[in-house]
Amino acid sequence: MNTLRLILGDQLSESISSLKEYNSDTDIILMCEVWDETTYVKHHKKKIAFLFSAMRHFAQMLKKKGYKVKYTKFNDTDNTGSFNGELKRILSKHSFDRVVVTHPGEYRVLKDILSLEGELNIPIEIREDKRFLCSIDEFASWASERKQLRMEYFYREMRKKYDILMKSDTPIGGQWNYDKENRKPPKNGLNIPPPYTGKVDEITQEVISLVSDHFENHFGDIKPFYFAVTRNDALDVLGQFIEKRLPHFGDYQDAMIQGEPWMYHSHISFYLNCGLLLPLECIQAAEKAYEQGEAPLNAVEGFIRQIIGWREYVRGIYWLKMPDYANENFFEVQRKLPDFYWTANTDMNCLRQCIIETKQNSYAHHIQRLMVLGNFALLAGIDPQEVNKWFLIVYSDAYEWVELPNVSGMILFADGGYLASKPYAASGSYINKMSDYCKNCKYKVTKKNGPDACPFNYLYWDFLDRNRLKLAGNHRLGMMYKTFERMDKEKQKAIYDDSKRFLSSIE
Ligand code: FAD
Ligand code: DLZ
Ligand code: SF4
Repeated sequence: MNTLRLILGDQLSESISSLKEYNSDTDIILMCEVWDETTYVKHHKKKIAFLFSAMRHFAQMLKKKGYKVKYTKFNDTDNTGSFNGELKRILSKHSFDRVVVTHPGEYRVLKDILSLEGELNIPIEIREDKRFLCSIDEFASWASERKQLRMEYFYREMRKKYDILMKSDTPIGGQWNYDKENRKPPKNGLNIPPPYTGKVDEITQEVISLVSDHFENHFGDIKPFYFAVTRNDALDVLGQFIEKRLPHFGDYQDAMIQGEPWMYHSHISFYLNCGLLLPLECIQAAEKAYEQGEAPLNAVEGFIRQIIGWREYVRGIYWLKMPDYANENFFEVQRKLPDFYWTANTDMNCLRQCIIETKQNSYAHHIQRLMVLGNFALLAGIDPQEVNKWFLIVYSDAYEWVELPNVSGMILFADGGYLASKPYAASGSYINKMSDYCKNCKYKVTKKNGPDACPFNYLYWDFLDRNRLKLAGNHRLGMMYKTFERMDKEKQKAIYDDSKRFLSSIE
């Protein structure tokens, strides 16, 4: 059967299901750099360069191995600018019996590609994305048996299913989760290893020039460019993480230090999400480090939970809840995203640092995304659509299947508590405990009210009070509401007044 096999930019694994039963006599692989994908949101420059370079290297590797690849470059004069346009173009020149593609990561793309079936009268076979450890159907079936979904229980099932850190039916060490040990504040004198810096070869240089020429008005710095762009290089990133960072990953997982964007995190999300690395190999590498006594259990369990737990869980929720999930707005908020999310022009040092680093690296680690950038958006009541768009644009690991549940579910509680049991709202004291940002800030984290008080302090209470009707029934917030009620009226008025003044200043 003559088969056209479409490989998308986040499907760069030779083991991808769309390549199964490839026949070199009859089949062609199509890969294309297209305008639509680079601009449906205006991605960070580094993200486009990273993906184009990784795609070109992947196509080159396939060709070397004897696969027939038709690769459309962004600048090709006959490039139609969309997946469907490119599919139609090749289908008009060659005769195929079917199109095969692995399940796209985004609902938008799946819908578009499926729309071609009727239009062109050719079967389009969507194959399961076997890189994920829990299929869409398996997750849906797990979810259907529960009134309330919680990651922790899903995670335990996954540990059992893949026999990870298990001793027969019980978790190694006696506990499933060592998060309590993973909250050390930062301290001076940490010897954080430098991050991986990949070489810029000819292919990468060419895409850097292309992106500089065509996407100049997109957010972010393209140089210096240091991402891995091949599977071998991505394996090096993983290897360096396991050896040098994993031993401290757990202890300092939540810590933030000014000028240390990479901390002890793995920086593998770019590669996992585009296919250069596979989840199970990362998990097994960490498990092996534990077995060989090279990394402690709290670090290894914490790292593995992020991948086999959170990553699979958010993907399951995305496919269970799309397309409605993209429109959720539990708090019915409409504030526009403040301009400083693009310019970093704010006196709030924590936000300024995280935005500067995001602009430079197209990366911020989890706690920066959650407790600084996300926490502020939640407390300030920013429109979920605006926040989602920003997160999808700025990070090189962002695809809607993973970005949307993290933003709408985890940080904004826009789904009303489907993904998380309570909003991750916090005042300045959390940021002060977990970072050194506050000592360089114009605002005083210890002050609760007044023009020089940390805005997170009064916005936190204002957020709770503003959303009392929707949140007061949440038993995890009961104590906080009681504390607010015990405050004298003057104090409460100061909270409202400061919040009003501050929020109008960012409009
Ligand atoms: P590490 O801290 O080293 O963790 C290891 C791996 O675990 C990551 O590479 C990632 O694959 C996985 N992981 C960890 N946490 C999560 C999570 N909450 N959801 C899914 N996978 C997780 N991750 C993305 O891959 N793409 C996104 O667009 C994205 N957007 C986010 C937006 C917000 C508001 C928040 C709070 C989190 C977001 N995350 C996203 C999750 C997480 O922040 C990143 O995966 C992580 O920071 C990537 O850096 P790392 O590879 O160094 O991760
Ligand atoms: C993110 C992205 C970008 C910027 N450009 C392309 C592209 O030109 N060609 C391509 O195949 N994929 C690209 N991608 C990744 C796609 O957006 C991703 O494959 C879909 O969102 C499906 O998950
Ligand atoms: Fe951020 Fe407040 Fe600390 Fe300033 S004082 S860095 S605004 S938490």
